[in-house]
Amino acid sequence: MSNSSRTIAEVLGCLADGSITIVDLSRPLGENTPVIGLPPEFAQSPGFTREQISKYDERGPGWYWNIIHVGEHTGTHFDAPAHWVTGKDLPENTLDKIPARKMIAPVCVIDASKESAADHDFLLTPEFVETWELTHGRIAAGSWVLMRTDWSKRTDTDDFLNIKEDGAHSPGPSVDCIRLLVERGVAGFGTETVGTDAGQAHLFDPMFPCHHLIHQAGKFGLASLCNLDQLPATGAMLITAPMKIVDGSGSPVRVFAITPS
Ligand code: 23J
Ligand code: MN
Repeated sequence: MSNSSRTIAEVLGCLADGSITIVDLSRPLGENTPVIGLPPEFAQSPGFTREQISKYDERGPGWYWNIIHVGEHTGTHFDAPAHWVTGKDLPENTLDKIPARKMIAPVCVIDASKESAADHDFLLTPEFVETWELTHGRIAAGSWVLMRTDWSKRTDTDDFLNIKEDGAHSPGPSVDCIRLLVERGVAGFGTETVGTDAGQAHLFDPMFPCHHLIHQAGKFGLASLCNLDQLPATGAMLITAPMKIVDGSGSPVRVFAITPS
């Protein structure tokens, strides 16, 4: 057996004996999945709906299937660089063109759950990231950076979206934080909130800075993640496989982390 075959056998052995755990970072996708509300001057994305084709009945006696209708950016989803105007001319910027190799990467988890509970508009800053690096080491190029806020524990949709008279209030990255992550050469940035940007990010300069800067750099986004509290700060691996939609800007995605038990 070759060394690489042995490595794969070893990983499978660790999965079988429980020394490696799979953490599911995706939330269920259905009619109750919360959808982002943009400021009213912009077009809105619909939520998830479905229509039944047949369910073991006269329309199809032996089978059950549905037709689904869903915005690309609904629930736990992947943002491709072409989602933003700043990434529109990059190579490999849509779901059908992103090489599968880029969908497997190490992951860093930055815990801002306490700060986000105390301040619903908490912004991850370069200083916060650099302090995290003092403990956990420098963020390696090619790593995902996920911001843990425990926002996914807000099971009530109104609490999750947290919309007030002046719009949504939810944590996210600051402009300079994303600049630092791009400098680190990350694979992408992921959050537990409905989008990768903070609730008030339409007021930032540039507007929606995570989308603007991350996609400009050809990096990816992940939104509406859950179970980040089950991940180590470093040492896990992420598998993110969005649908291969031709010219797709994003899609619902099943995200798995492979972690030491
Ligand atoms: C379009 C415009 C602004 C935002 C978004 C989409 C998302 O969050 C998204 O799901 O990509 S902030
Ligand atoms: Mn999105």
